Amino acid sequence: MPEPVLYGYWRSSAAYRVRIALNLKQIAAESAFVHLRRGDQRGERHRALNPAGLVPVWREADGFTLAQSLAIIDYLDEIHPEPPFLPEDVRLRAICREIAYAIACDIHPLGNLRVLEKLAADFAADSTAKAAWARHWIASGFEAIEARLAHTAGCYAIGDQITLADICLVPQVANARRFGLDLALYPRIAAADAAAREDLAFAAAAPEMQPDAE
Ligand SMILES: N[C@@H](CCC(=O)N[C@@H](CS)C(=O)NCC(=O)O)C(=O)O
Repeated sequence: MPEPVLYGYWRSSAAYRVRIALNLKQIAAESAFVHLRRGDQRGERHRALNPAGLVPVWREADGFTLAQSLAIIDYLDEIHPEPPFLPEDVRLRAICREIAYAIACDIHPLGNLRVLEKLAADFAADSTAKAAWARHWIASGFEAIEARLAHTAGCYAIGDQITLADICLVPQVANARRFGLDLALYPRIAAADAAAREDLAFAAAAPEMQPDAE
């Protein structure tokens, strides 16, 4: 049976989440790179896989495809339950999802390539303005997450277990760094990020470790 394929891009933080999840579960998958800067995600070939024109996309040998990083990660967690991505305690599970959704639904979309491209095309935003925009929205989201971590963090975002919250946090912190956000303002986020990146599953998933990194 051929391996499943993860369609992604080295700097896509949503694909980075799935790479971490695959490494944590030790699931073998092929990587297919969709060149986002060249606009390959909007081409007919990629839209046949994901009409939304985004990465990541997960495809299995029988043709089953799935988009949305959190849907892919939930699916992987269900078909390979070990190690679990959610804490055992029901309230902590809910908070874990809260942090993941805050990143995936509220922060990440506003700094996405197509949004920044639209700001440039319609409002003449240059690279300085686009970075300031991205920093603004990441800072606003990180303030809330930092406050949340005051009650939940141990070694990682929630206690001493790597969870879905870390899987989402680390790629978003990478984006924050890329846009020049001062992480010293978010000491708990910075500490959870540093701890998770020590783990090999996170290290191997890092953008700069991907073969398509420029
Ligand atoms: N909510 C989606 C977001 C997917 C997404 O925005 N992917 C970005 C890369 S991180 C993308 O494909 N951008 C291409 C573009 O903006 O044209 C997920 O979690 O999978």
